[in-house]
Amino acid sequence: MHADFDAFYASVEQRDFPELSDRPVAVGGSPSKRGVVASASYEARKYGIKSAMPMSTAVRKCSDVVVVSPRFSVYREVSRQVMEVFRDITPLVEPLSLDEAYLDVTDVIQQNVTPPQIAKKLKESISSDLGLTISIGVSTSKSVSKIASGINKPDGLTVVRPGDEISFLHPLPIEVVWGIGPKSSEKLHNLSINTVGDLSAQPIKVLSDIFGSNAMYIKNIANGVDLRPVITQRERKSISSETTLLVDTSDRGDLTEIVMRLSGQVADSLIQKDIRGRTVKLKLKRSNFTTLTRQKTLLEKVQISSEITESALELLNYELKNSDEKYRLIGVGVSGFSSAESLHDEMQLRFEGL
Ligand code: DCP
Ligand code: MG
Ligand code: MG
Repeated sequence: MHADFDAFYASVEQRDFPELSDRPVAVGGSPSKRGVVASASYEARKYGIKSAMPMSTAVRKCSDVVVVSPRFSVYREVSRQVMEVFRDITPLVEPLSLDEAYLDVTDVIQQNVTPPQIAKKLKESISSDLGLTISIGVSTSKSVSKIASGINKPDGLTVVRPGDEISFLHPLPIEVVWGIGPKSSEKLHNLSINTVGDLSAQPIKVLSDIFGSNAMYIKNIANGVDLRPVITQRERKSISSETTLLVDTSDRGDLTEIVMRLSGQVADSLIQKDIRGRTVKLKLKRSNFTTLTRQKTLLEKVQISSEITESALELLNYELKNSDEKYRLIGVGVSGFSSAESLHDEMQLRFEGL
């Protein structure tokens, strides 16, 4: 199953401030400070307001929109609560972000308890315990479940039975496939590849031109073939967040702001998963598409945003000092979680200290 809260930040605000329920709500930065929309309530979406849109555009689209500043600590707490509700069903929970997770319920299925019933009960628990709605997709694989959870939002429950994967996927627009962003979607439409079915019928050569080494992965997903297991947090090797810039830049101020934002997202994820890491990594892709990564291993494990930001900015400044390149992609990551690894590091440090 894949479960994802509906209009997460906005719904939490509507829940906690009932005067906002039924109103168009946009959670995010202030329109006068070039803020962007993080989450739009479904009432706001009717006016075309969406995540990642400048808040000034949102206000232009609907002058009645209620702009609310995010309360991250509240969202983190709600996230912690929902992951607990998930883990009451199965320990095999893989959080993808604060508001969504994969659940492997294979072992929970019994003769009288079917996956759709598990999903229905889960939706009811979340509604009664947390006062929020979540949409769930149920299928035999991660990608089909994720797509299914997204297509009947809000408050959706979409079940794709074994054997129905292809008939479910093929009529859908290519944009539902994770990994097909605006750029590749435009290229595909130019080739008259509009549906997942069209995608699945392409020779691998065509897909390689667009997706490079991910072509086979995309083709398999389009054919409903996805064998990836649900991975619980403890097995994870690193957590990172990256973004491709709309316009390549060498501006230190812009790059700093992006590194801070990405560090915050990585911190959210670490806090969410209740883990700390010792190594902070910065990834930069230059305009000429060469990629470099710089990393720094710390004495203490880090988790919160300011700690990650500090190291990531140090790496960024080091890079900027030695180059005046423009950059097209930036990523921040944290790794080095395992206690075995840290024990090893600690021994080494003590050894060096002697
Ligand atoms: N988020 C953000 N910036 C984005 C996208 C999302 O800050 N560009 C935050 C706010 C969202 C939360 O992450 O509430 C969850 O993201 P989702 O993509 O799941 O979006 P929503 O839950 O808001 O809406 P939906 O009902 O489409 O899931
Ligand atoms: Mg959501
Ligand atoms: Mg989500």
